[in-house]
Amino acid sequence: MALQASTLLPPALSVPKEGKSNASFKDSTLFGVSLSDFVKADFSSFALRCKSQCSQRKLSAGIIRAETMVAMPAVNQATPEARKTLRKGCVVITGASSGLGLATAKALAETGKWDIIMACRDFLKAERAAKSAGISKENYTIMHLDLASLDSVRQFVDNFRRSGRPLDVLVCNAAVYLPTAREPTFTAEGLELSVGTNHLGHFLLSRLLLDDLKKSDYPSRRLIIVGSITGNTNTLAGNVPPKANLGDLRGLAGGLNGLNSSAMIDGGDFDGAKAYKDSKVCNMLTMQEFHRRYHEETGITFASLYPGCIATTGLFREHIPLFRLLFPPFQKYITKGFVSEEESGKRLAQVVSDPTLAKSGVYWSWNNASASFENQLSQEASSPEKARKVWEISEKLVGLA
Ligand code: NDP
Ligand code: PMR
Repeated sequence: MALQASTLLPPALSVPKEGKSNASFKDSTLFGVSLSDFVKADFSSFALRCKSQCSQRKLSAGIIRAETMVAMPAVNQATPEARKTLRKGCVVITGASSGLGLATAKALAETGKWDIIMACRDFLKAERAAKSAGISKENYTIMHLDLASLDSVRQFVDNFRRSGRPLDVLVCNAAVYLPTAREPTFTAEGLELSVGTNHLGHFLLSRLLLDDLKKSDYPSRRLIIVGSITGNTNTLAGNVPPKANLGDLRGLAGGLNGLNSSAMIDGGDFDGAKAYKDSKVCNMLTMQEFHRRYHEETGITFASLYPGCIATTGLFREHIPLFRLLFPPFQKYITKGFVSEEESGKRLAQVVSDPTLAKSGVYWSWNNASASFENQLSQEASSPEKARKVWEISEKLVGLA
């Protein structure tokens, strides 16, 4: 269970049971402040102050669209058995320009066994990040991918195929988190940005690249979708309001466009923090649906994970300054859920390449000694019925059905 961090918490911060209210920590205090006040303050009273920070990065930054020139790798003429031991694995990591994705690229590069495709929306940022992380040139290639545009996803797939590389592992890691946004913003196709990027962009990408994974002759082919504790309401972290809840999926079915349909999956009022958590539930459901539909037939490993609370990453860039200041020490000293970027990268790298983590359909987590274990998902995040519905509606939204 992902409750291990909660065992280190004061008893007042007990974990409510699935489906129960979060009343158990409502009256607790953090640094002498009521937790409920902390949460409320976090999401409301500073919202005005940070409005200027809330503009979408995608819209404000001059996004540099650059495609890499990719060299065709020499065709390996060895026998299939010999090939398995000879060639490097090829892994695509989305959002490898910072945080977990970058740390994973670094950890894999250090083994010398991986050809890493950094699938990023900002080419120059990715190049600088790879350099400053000390990833050597022969181990990575940057290819442009903007998950907030389904056209860009399709173009990435074409470009990747044109590079002639095999696809051995796909890591769906990129995400945006917009906790202070008061109004929804949208992808190129008009889908709410958090779910559009974190879930739907990755859904299309992984559906298209499944064929490439099927063709690979690599000994262990894997499709990994990064999940999170905060989407799981069977944990304390998952009970911090606003809680993930996909409801009856009416907003998703309506196209998440904020016009004739809600921008939220459950059809409710827009809430950026909830939209992120909902998107993580979709990520974890998608992994399981992939497993049910394709594992037996293809042998591909489908997995998700909670890498730990990497409180220092760019994920919190849109959050208020006070949050960014207090969140790392809060996670380090109070919840003890904190993990460094380097450590989180090693964890995800294990899910990519460790032979002991090859089981399919698993949501991996790590205990305080950094030992991996198969974690349990919340009722909603493990519902086969919901997974099937999310899959079917998502197919329509990304133009696959
Ligand atoms: P970062 O913000 O550091 O990394 C997110 C990455 O996603 C960046 O490289 C970013 O690109 C990229 N990205 C965002 N939008 C797009 C887009 N439209 N197209 C392509 N790439 C995009 O956050 P983290 O490293 O923390 O997050 C990585 C994953 O880990 C996410 O899936 C998150 O949900 C998950 N996670 C994080 C936790 C944490 O505590 N930080 C805990 C649990 C899970 P750019 O650099 O250009 O902005
Ligand atoms: Mg949370 C065991 C306790 C635990 C853990 C592991 C996390 C992880 N958090 C825990 C507890 C609490 N958090 C408690 C008790 C509070 C109330 C004070 C709290 C608050 C909080 C906020 C306001 N936590 C947050 C936020 C965010 O904005 C982050 C978030 O939800 O992002 C979606 C967050 C997180 N807490 C975590 C983790 C891993 C996150 C962020 C990352 C994520 O899920 O991707």
